[in-house]
Amino acid sequence: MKKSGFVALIGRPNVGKSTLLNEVLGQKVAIMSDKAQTTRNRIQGVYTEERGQIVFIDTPGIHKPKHRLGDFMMKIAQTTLGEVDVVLFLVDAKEGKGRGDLFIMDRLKNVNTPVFLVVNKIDEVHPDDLFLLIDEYRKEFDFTEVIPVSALYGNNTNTLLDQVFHYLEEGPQYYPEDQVTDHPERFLMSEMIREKVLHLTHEEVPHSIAVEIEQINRRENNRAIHVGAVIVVERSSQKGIIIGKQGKMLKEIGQKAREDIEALLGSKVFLELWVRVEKDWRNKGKYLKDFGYTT
Ligand code: GDP
Ligand code: MG
Ligand code: K
Repeated sequence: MKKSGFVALIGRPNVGKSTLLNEVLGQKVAIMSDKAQTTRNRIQGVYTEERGQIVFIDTPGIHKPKHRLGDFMMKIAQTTLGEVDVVLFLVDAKEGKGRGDLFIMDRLKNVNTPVFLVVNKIDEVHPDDLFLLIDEYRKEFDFTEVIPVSALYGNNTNTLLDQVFHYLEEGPQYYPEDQVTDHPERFLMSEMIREKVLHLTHEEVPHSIAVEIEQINRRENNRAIHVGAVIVVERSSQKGIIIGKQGKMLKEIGQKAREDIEALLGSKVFLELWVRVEKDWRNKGKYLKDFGYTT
């Protein structure tokens, strides 16, 4: 019986949320772009193994606002925390309890979801200090579990996963195993590539071409984010135009699009492009959904 569920990973900036996700998801890394503003909860990463699937989601609005934050965002965050299966509240063992933590715990008070206190960066502190710190947090909130980890060194993250699975119920696999992230950036990236195709071919191909982002990941030993995309056209003549003489056109499209995507993600990008002929793709529901034209 496989389990599945949604897990919110929250905590103030720099406690190690991204590091923890990267550690759990391995090289299938969630893209961290703080530029993308969204009121929607977004999926940060999907972890799939024999026991089942954990969908990690981000809850914008739960952090202490630098400026005035609308009630709207706050409500969304609070609703989300009530709907997920487990909340992981990540704190920094070295920094200790701060105002940002108190703010978040205050938001958590009206939530009925199991909340784990995940104390990160234990590699930086003496065990005695760690116990004192945990006591301090426990005074403020009745945590379901307390789990000390080092996200950076991968210490005790297996225990964390064990505990999460313990609280998940039997359920379906929501996402295909190879789908790691579902970011708004995905759609923006495909639009950037599409724009370059239309522009550089002087609109010799119709606007109906689509671009499907097939993979986004950060490979080990490689600082660049690897993006693989397919340009979907309806006729092979269009494919010829896009590829160009000796691949020259496709190369230029790739270079220009890569620059835009690097600016979007704030990271070096390795962009790989293919062209595929797919007759009547527009009639295929799958594509409409993939490309974000619905909902
Ligand atoms: P986020 O803002 O919560 O996503 O935090 P990041 O994941 O970006 O981490 C902030 C900083 O803390 C980075 O410099 C990380 O390398 C560091 N960091 C994260 N986890 C650990 C840990 O377990 N131990 C130590 N020593 N540093 C860590
Ligand atoms: Mg981060
Ligand atoms: K982020």
